[in-house]
Amino acid sequence: MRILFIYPNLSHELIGYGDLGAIAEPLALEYLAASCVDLATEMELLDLRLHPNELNNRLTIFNPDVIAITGYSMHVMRIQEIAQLSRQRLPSSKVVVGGHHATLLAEDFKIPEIDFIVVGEGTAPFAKLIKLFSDESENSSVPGVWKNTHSGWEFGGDQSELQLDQVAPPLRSLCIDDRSHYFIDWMKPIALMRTTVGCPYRCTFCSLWKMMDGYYYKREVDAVITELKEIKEPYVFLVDDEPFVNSKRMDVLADSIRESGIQKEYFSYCRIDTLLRNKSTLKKWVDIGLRRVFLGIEGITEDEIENYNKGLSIAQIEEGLKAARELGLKIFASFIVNPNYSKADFTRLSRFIERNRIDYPSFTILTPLPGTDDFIQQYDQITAWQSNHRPDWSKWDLQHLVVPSNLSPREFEKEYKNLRRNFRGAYEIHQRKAIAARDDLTLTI
Ligand code: B12
Ligand code: SF4
Repeated sequence: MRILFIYPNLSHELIGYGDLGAIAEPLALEYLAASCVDLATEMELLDLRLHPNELNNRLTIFNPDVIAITGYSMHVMRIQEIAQLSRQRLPSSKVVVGGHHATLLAEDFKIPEIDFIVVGEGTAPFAKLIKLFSDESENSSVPGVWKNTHSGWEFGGDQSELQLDQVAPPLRSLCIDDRSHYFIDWMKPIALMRTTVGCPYRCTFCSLWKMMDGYYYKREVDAVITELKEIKEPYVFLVDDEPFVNSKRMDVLADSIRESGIQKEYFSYCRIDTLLRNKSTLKKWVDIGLRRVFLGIEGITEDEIENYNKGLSIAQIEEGLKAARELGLKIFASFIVNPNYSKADFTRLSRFIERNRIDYPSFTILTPLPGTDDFIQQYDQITAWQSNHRPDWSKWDLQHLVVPSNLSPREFEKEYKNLRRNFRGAYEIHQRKAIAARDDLTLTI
């Protein structure tokens, strides 16, 4: 059985407006590959972000039996396109889709060219599907999987609870030839690593806690160390949504990393209240290589933060930023620009960033993400549609207005672009290295 894993591409690859962009390893696909390593005869990965013109070639040469595609909401239409192209070229291959959008809004993938949609953590269902394909018994239903049948789409029921420690570590060799190209800003080459899944918080704009039904799972520290030892890259981005919330575990992990002599530079998310509560843990992490934290500041007024249910105060945010600086951490801070912003709000945001001396500000536009209550409540106000009456998902990169704004869209866009201009300097010192990191790519921000 030959499986082709595909990471889709778009015309731009960015974290938020203002930064230097990012193309990082396709961790989800590496996890899936690891789950069926004993079942599959051959597996290949096509990262279209790095090889945008390779699809036809790879389908023809590799001739896969299964085509497995991942992606976020902004990739929906590109995934549909890839599925259609795959079906034209290889009519008897099976097309399987999974990931965030598939989990939270599977409807968009119920098209004739897609055979299976996986909802939630993909490893167990994917391995079961591959086993069924090998046994030629694909009529059985699989928990967590929508199946395209002659009589319509059928769901295999909910998956059982995630046993995180039973998930095999990602098969990083799947993208061995691409690994040196993966980067986030100037951190290149960078690896991604997952030590927890889910988040115990309930921010309104965020779909992550909904993805895991509010549960928070942690991996055994020993397993994390074993995986980390295998990682060759000097930079590691912890993709955990909130790794430091359990400070005891992070203390043990830091101690184990130090004792193992692992030398890396880490970039990680951290909530500000978590940072303030656990400064000694953060200090330990700085000592073993934590260099940059991704702080979701989101709003800069008490009202905004309360509306987002972020559970922080402005005083805490300012104190947290100071504490992070004192720890010697570089701060990557993300701000949500609300479509209701006036010109004065844009100015206030700039002043906030200057006053708090934020190293690397990054901006996203408040976007109703599938899975959130905002999405349900604002659905009728969406302004970006496809001709098939579905939202124009290509605009769901958090850089486009998809609901009405207070300023005219043109004025809003101008103010939004000005933010980037105001803070471009922060990234300029890294520009040469970053451009060197990206000269083999075509990126537009
Ligand atoms: C790491 C990360 C990044 C990194 C690297 C991404 C990359 N590979 O290049 C960076 C920082 C570059 C990034 C950028 C962006 N990201 Co991001 N990112 C993440 C993060 C934190 C982790 C993703 C990850 O690797 N998780 C670990 C893997 C193992 O989990 P997984 O992807 O969920 O995969 C599992 C299942 O979903 C399923 N599955 C997934 N795919 C498939 C495919 C098949 C066939 C099957 C069967 C199953 C399956 O099985 C997997 C294994 O169990 C997530 C949050 C999160 N918790 O996931 C946000 C997240 C995915 N990002 C998001 C977004 C919006 C973006 C950006 C647009 C901007 C932004 N401001 O966040 C850009 C777009 C970049 C791009 N062009 O792809 C959103 C997506 C929301 C949505 N509904 O679209 C998320 C959910 C965060 C959020 N803001 O809510 N991101
Ligand atoms: S924004 Fe961060 S803290 Fe809030 S629910 Fe999402 S992952 Fe958790």
